[in-house]
Amino acid sequence: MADFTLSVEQKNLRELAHDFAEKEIRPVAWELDKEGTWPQAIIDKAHEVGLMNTHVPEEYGGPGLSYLDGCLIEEELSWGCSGIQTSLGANGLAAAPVHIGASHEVKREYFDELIGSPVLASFCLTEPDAGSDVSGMRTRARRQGDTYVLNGSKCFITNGGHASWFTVYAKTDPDAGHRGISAFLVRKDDTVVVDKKEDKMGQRASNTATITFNDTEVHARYLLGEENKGFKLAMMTLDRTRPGVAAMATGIARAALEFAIDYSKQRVQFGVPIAMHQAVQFMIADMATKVHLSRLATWNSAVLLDQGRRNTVESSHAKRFAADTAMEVTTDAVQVYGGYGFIKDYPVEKLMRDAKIMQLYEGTSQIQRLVIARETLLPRRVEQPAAATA
Ligand code: COS
Repeated sequence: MADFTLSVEQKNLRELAHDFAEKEIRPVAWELDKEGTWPQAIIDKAHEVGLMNTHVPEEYGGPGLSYLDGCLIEEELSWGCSGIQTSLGANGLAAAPVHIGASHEVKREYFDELIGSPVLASFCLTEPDAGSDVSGMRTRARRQGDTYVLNGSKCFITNGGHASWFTVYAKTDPDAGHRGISAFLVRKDDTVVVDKKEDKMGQRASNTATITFNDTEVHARYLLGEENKGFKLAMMTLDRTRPGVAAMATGIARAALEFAIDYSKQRVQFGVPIAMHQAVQFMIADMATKVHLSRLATWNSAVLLDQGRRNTVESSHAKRFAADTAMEVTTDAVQVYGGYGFIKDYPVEKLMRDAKIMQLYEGTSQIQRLVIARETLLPRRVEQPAAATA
């Protein structure tokens, strides 16, 4: 049965997140964006009220929320500010490979830490010469007795400058392409250097850094999953996190739509509010449809995960559509504001800048199309029942 009716608990969760976004995030979001100010106070509060690390299972002291629950929270917080939500949510990306591939003891050690205090963790996959082409990475991990020694640089690392630990992908067999990559849980120490804080177009309150590992030693018990199986771990991680990114994109688009609706009712041209003009009405209608479909695709991709089913193509549909929607809807919101939309005193230009990254991180819109094309033309053999599509 297809049913997206939210339970009372889910509605309460959404209200909690909305309330937090409205009271704690929105009032400062545009100010923090100006200078790219790090939102530590918001991170501390979000941790305190339980809006971070929502994925950590109950057996490790976390709330153990479902993927759909996570999407509800992510849309609301991103409605507040997607840059700040990127900072709040990045632990989920870093922790997913730990959840999938770490031993019980390692999970206990690291999840305890996340739940106990507002500690941050980062996911280190991308390199200067290996973005979409993950297999092109150069970071090396050499086995030496009981340890691996890591060398190399990762770039565009969310929360990198503030992270206490990292999930890092490195080549353990450099000649084996994607079959020579392994994943490690790495604690920050003196050998881990934060090289650069990026000055970004949007999501300026989030931290994006380059991280270099210089002979960084990692005990073999912190190998995540099996040696040389890191590529699949990364792909399985992205299947789990792309619905959340789609939810964030939906939150940005919804914020832009709401601003455009309000403005179109106030702004008078040719003697009537511009909302009375059919040209504007049709823009608003298209924006509303896209936001609605983004949410449906997002929820569909999350519910499949909650049912323990494979969601690769659905999460790419959701991420691609919601990200492109965020860009289109924020651009249209600027259009509804006219010249004022281009001015920083008005709220929508920030949303348009913030939206751009949604088409880039966690797989560009082109990579999502590549996944969709492959899965559509040459469906991968699946062990689980075929997934439903919205
Ligand atoms: N789940 C599990 N396994 C998967 C998988 C998935 N979603 N997708 C691919 N695999 C497996 C394949 O089955 C294949 O397995 P075998 O080694 O047994 O043959 C292997 O992984 C390689 O798959 P594929 O041939 O499709 O790999 P490609 O090198 O062509 O890369 C893309 C595939 C481009 C889709 C992948 O590299 C990608 O997603 N790139 C974008 C990375 C990204 O999002 N970066 C953003 C930074 S992270 S914030």
